[in-house]
Amino acid sequence: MLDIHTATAQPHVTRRADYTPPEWQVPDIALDFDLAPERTVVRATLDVVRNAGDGPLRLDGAGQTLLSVKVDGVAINDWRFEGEALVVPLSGDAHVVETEVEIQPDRNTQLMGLYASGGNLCTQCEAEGFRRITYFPDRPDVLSRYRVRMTADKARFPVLLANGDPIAQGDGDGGTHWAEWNDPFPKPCYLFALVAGDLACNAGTFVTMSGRTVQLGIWVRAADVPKTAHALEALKTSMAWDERVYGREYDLDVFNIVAVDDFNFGAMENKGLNIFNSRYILADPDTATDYDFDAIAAVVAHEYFHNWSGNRITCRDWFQLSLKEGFTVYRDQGFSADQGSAAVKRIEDVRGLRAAQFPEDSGPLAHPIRPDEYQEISNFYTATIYNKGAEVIRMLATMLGPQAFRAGTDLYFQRFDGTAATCEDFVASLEEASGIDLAQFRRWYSQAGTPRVKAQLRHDTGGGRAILTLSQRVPSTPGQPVKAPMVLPLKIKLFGADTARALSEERLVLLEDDAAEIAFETVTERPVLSINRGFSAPVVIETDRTATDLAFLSAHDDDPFARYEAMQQLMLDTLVASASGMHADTDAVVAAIAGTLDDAALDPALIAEVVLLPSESFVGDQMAVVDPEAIFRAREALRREIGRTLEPRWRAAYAQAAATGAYVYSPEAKGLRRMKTVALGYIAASGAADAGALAFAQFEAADNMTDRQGALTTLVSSDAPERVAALDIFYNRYSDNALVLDKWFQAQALSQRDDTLAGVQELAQHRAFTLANPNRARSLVGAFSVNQRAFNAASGAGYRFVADQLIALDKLNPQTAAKLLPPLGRWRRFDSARAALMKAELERIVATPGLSKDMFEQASKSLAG
Ligand code: B3K
Ligand code: ZN
Repeated sequence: MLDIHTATAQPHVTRRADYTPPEWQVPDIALDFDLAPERTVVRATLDVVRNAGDGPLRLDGAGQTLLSVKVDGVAINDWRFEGEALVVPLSGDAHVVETEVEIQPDRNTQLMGLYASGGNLCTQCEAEGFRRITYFPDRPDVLSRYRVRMTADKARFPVLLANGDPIAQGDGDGGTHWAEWNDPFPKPCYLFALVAGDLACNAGTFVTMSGRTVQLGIWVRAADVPKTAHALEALKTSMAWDERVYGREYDLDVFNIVAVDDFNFGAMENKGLNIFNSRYILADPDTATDYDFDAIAAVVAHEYFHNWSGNRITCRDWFQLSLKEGFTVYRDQGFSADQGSAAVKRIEDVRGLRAAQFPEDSGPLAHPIRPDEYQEISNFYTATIYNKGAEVIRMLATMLGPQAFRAGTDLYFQRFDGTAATCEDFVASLEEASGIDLAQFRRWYSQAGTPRVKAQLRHDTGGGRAILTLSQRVPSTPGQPVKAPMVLPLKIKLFGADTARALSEERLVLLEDDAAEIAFETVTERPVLSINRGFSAPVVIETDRTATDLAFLSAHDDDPFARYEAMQQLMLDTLVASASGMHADTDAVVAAIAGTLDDAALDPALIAEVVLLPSESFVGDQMAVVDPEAIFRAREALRREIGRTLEPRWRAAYAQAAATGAYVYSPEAKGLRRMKTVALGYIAASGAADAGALAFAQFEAADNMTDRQGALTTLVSSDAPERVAALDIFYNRYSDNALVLDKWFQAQALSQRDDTLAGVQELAQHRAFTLANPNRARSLVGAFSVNQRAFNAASGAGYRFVADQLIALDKLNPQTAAKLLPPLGRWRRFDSARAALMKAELERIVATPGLSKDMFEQASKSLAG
């Protein structure tokens, strides 16, 4: 056994450049599980075939007890351990290797490998969890056909599921039963899954485009079956969507989803047996918000889409992770856009990108979407790989156009089906199908950092010409001091300041050099620049547009996203100025919001997004040194002014949205509910005496969680006397529903009150708080650390609290702990006093005895980068 602390002192670095093909392939594997939470015995039979080199067979392993090894049916003892890997000398080029190991699922707090959750047994193998189940070459380019036999106590584990199709089942001795499953599609071991449990099924069917009937099942605790209808519907819609939009048909006879309460992230795309965090399956109007319903559909779609982008074609190595994740996020974004308002979906996605990925890209953990090295691959399931990865695919789709893009994805799916591919294979397929040269575009895969684009528009009134000057700069990032120019597809259009007419068609400009000039002819009036429409490139745009120009675009641009964007920029400019102690013209913001609220042609869902102020952290991201208190004050002051000045409009919007009758889940009804809570927030911000009562009335009368949570969130940040009552009522009503209690913790962690830190410290002692459940840990610690003002309290107590929690969590679940570390790594963005306090916490973490390599990598890079 390696000493963990010694291991972290000299971390092992895996490099993309060092890739070599596997020495042995394993075309077939049979697994036989004797399942019990306290002790599970796993017998693995591997058919191994030499693939390259002349070395012994090297099988990864971690944390299990080896009981026996056989080669070609004969027990051997000339095997050895290298670290935790099992090395088996083999004389020929094809052998059968059998191992028997013992594992303890109920002691598995990392939730990687085979573990217990809520009395059931389940697995999580991506990225490197399979080695915690049995000895195997745990790398994604070893593809095998799996045959799985499970035996377990029948009363305790009546349901036995694995990948592929069920082939046999029966009863055994001593109250046991068994089941066999066979997955005919070769897959890497990270896609292996099994579930044993006391579960009920919401069953359905789907008839594929070629007429095959697929049995669908969503497996949950019996009491939760009524909460699975939305997920099942979303699954069917996703299956049809992937056929229609990408020509992808499902391939097995069954598709099962199991929901578990203890899960390190959202869900997992195991072949034919997706395993989900229950928060992305269970929903009814009383317990789930509109946001939750949308997220469930998006995650169900995402995991389903992986069946092609991830499973049928997998990754050659983990550096290629964005091949499956970026593309699959792009696919699920397209799916969600088609279910309701595409503009609102785009706004949400861009907001998410700016909240999570932009800070990552400008901080110590910045990495390209195809990284060059890692210590712990679990740390690379990042917003960069996923969300920037999706933006890169989106740019490709924009540049190629829909037909060529589809021809490119068809070629990719056809050519690489059944293989472990690379990002290069994907780009080359698009290049070949479209005839478009993507040589320089490939820099998006290798260069980290968010490009910054300067745009200046000059108008020659006499000649009717406008010249747009563009320049780009990619900031340096750790290990990449110098950058080459990227290909930036920018959608651009000009509008006339006097008439509000379009002065040009929308143009797709490819900025490929450091700088370029674009001419627009017959520009007969002063033009206003609309740029990066639809957020066509994931960049930061800097322009000299005035508040008047931005207000104009927020009212007249014909791209809804661009209207949102203009309003955001106007708000940001105002907030940054006032947080920096400069004069800020708030009237322009108030007038622009009034104009938006009065625009009867706009969808309420869009209005609700457009009138929201940018988050405190996004304002902070625009400043040379983040001043959390000043940002908070500036934002609160602006909120109050918007609330007060437009109070009659907020009340009217509130009344209109509230008058919609009983709950339905539809894009229109969602938009109105969103508007209702946004209006409520502004009424409260105005300081109106009845705001607390109004929020409490909404809280009490709500027939759905969206309205109830909206009211609670408003109250939680207020001084209203109703605040404590609402929190108590909420707690008591939902004390037996873990997913809703997470909302209760989260709302308090995100509160804008002065006493949030003290409240959160107290909540960490609450009887319902536990670090053992990742959702609960994230709902308090994760939420608190993105509450910019509370987390960055000048005393450093917020930093200390988070560091204490992460050190404790690391002992149970390193992967989830390491995911929550990045906010502490943002010390360079703050004043020297806060920076010193944050660094001290990072140093304390790095010096913790027995620290995991997950945490070591995140914390040490955060100190150094
Ligand atoms: N592929 C999984 C993520 C696995 C994360 C491992 N640390 C879910 C998804 O992206 O669909
Ligand atoms: Zn994914």
